[in-house]
Amino acid sequence: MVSSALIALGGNVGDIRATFQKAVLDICELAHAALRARSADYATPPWGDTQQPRFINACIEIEAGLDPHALLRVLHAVEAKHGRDRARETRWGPRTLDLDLIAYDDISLVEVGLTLPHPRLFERAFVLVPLAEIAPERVIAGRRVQAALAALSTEGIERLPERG
Ligand code: PH2
Ligand code: MG
Ligand code: MG
Repeated sequence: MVSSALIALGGNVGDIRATFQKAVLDICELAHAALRARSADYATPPWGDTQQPRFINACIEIEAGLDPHALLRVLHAVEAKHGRDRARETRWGPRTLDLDLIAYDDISLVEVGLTLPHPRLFERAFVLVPLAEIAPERVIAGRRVQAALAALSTEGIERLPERG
C-alpha cells in the first residue's frame, strides 16, 4: 500500500523560495519518499502575529515511505537544517522554514506534538490555497479541500510566478 502525506511549507526569513526548493529534496531523500505534487509558491499575509513580513507558503504531496511519527522527525530535522531554531522563536512569529504535516492517508490521531489531520487546517487560507492547487478533491476530516477553501477569504494571497 502506498501512503500519501500532505505537507505544508511556510517561511518568512531569508531566501524562502530557495529554502523550499532544497527542503523538498531533503524531505524526499530523508523520508525515502517520491514527490507526487508540488504547488506553486504563494505570498501570504502574516496570520496570528500580523506585525511581521509576509510569508511564502506552498504544499507538497509525497508518497510516504515512513510512518507519520518518523516522517514528523524528518520534517523537524529538515527545518533545523535550514535554520529553524525552535528555542528562540515566538509562537506565530518569524521563521526560516516551517513544515507541517497536514494529513497522512486517512489517519486521525491526537498526541502531544502530532495531531492528524492538522487541527487548524480549515482556518488557514495560506494552507488551503496551495493545497487546493494539488489536491482539490481530497477529503480531509470529512471536508473537501476545494469546498473548505471556498469558505475562507483569500484576500492578499498572491500566486508567485515560477522562478527561472
Ligand atoms: N506561519 C506561522 C504564523 N503565521 N502566516 C502565514 N501567512 N503563513 C504561515 O505559514 C504562517 C503564518 C507560524 O507557523
Ligand atoms: Mg505552521
Ligand atoms: Mg509547524
